[in-house]
Amino acid sequence: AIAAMASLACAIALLPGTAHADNPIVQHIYTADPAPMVHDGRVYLYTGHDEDGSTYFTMREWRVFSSADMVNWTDHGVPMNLATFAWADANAWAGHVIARNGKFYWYVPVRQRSTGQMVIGVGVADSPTGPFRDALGRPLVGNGEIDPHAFVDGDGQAYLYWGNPNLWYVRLNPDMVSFSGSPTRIPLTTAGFGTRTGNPSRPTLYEEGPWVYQRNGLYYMVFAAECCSEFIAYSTAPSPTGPWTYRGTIMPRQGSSFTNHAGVIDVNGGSYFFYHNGALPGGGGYTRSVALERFTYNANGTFPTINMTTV
Ligand code: FUB
Repeated sequence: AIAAMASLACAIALLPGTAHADNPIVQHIYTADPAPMVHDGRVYLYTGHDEDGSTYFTMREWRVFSSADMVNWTDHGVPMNLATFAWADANAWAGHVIARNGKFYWYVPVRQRSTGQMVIGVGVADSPTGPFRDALGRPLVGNGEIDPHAFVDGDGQAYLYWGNPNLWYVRLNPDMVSFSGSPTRIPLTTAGFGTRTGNPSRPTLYEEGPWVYQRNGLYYMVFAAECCSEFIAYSTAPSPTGPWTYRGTIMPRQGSSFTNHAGVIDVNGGSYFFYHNGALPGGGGYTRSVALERFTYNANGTFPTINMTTV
């Protein structure tokens, strides 16, 4: 344990303001819930921050890192925290950033002070590294569920997905901070999201953390499956609203974190899978670390199995 602590101290001492080339990407603090975004050929990695010694998801701020080569990472600090949202009082959990209208929108789940309920807020900034301000002065949407992810389809229609224990989407307006219609609950069928055993109230594998994108005309939803512990699985669909077909496991259960949370990007000719585990000294379910693996899609567009290189 002393050697492990010394190694962590060494990482802190050697890498102020930087993240690490090896997994975990960030070795000077605990990070979770990676949300990578490609912008102008650079990768911006948005994460949560697990506080040292946490015994719950004690998270009060979000962090951003960036890289031009997926090896050398710059730490841009804390461009948004709970204080950004005057109406929120806890749980700076898994968010997602998307660029549109020359701005950057950061959708995050937080606890609303007045109701004690988890809701979705949205921060906005003029730069991918912030600072972000509260776009609305109130939640964008709220139903007690978490883990928002935004997606803009090729026709310009934007969607926001989120949910645990359900899975929701709503059509965002072009301003990205309002929506049309009511949130729609995506049917959690076993054909769409696989079969969970031993929990009659949650018959499918879908747990949380939806990550939606389109590739070669096929829509993918990557998600955390079957708590706890979680693994990462995915479904595909012919449209952003489904119907979804379950495609199987991407990253099996590994390591000491009972959650996992995925983000997938293509950049500079490579495909990259981001996730978190408990690989740092002192790491575990509430002291997590973000990591990444390069991968190649199978010729038919399915995912290979991706294993953690450091657990
Ligand atoms: O980090 C807090 C919560 O744990 C996230 O919202 C979930 O996705 C899980 O990773």
